[in-house]
Amino acid sequence: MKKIVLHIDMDYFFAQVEERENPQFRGKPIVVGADPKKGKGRGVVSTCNYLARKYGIRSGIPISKAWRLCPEAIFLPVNIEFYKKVSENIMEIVKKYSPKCEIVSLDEAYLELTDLSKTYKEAKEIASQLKKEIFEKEKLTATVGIGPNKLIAKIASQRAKPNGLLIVKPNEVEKFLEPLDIEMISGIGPKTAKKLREIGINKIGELKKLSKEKLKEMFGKVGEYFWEAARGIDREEVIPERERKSIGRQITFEEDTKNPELIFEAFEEILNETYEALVENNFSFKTIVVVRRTSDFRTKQLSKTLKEPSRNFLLLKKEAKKLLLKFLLENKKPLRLVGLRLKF
Ligand code: DCP
Ligand code: CA
Ligand code: CA
Repeated sequence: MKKIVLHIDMDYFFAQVEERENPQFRGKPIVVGADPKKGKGRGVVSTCNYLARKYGIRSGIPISKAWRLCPEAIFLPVNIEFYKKVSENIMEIVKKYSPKCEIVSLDEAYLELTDLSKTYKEAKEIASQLKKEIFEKEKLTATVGIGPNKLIAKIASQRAKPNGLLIVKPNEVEKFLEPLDIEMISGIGPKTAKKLREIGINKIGELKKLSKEKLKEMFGKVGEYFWEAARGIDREEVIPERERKSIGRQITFEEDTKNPELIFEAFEEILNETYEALVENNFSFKTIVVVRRTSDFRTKQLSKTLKEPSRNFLLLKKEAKKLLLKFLLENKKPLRLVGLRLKF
């Protein structure tokens, strides 16, 4: 049977939740992120509503820049615990629509519809119903993309934002992709894109001119994936939560720090959260990965693989802290971020 995949992504998620909770802000630019401190704040924008985007504000830009772009915007702190609760409510709804549901982040999930809808028309009805139920129950809008695989479903949803629904059928895939920017392909980030632009390749249609061999030569194994992706081919399966292969957490410090006490305190929190997620997902780990990013934005990871999968919290704590300690001893630069990832 031909695969049909649905991708759902909430619109301007954190900011939309704030808008719902504070109707007095409706119609105004809303920015969720670090404290702007009248333009002197550190930290970044988590997200903003579409009105704020008109001023050039985006996720990830410095909050001080957002302030300069639009000082009259409503600036709100990141109320992550609340967004997590809202996310859980949304995902409870999403999960009902297919037994094969992969939640990829707080506001995003894939559903495999292959066995549930025989045609794209039926898939579209499922998507409309899902959007409608989320709006009725949670008063929030989402955008849905549907296609023959995860790659196409996700690009379709990105193209249909906000509050959209876009279906890309198998015979429409190549035409759909050709005019799009190469960075729409997940895996093609700014660095890869730069290399491609240097040789005159900006659009996915242009990417198709490069042979598989050339792409392999330029990017290694992942080059092969780019070759396929440019043609709309993607073999990634929708992996339901219980089969997910890794879990983890990370923390970015409010200010870069060398203070071991602070670092271990944050790490303890990550350990506890990761362990909670592990229990919740009925997950065992074999490999422990500790990630750290220094103030110069260099990211490094250290890992330890056990002989056998485990669910032992004390063992996890001991091994993870050893890895972190190793990092702190070998590196004297201030830390920006620490993280922990567990793989099966
Ligand atoms: N987020 C964040 N920092 C980033 C990117 C995102 O904290 N650099 C958070 C805030 C977002 C949420 O994750 O609300 C979901 O991210 P999305 O990339 O899906 O962006 P939005 O939902 O905000 O907007 P869009 O309507 O474009 O999906
Ligand atoms: Ca989103
Ligand atoms: Ca998202």
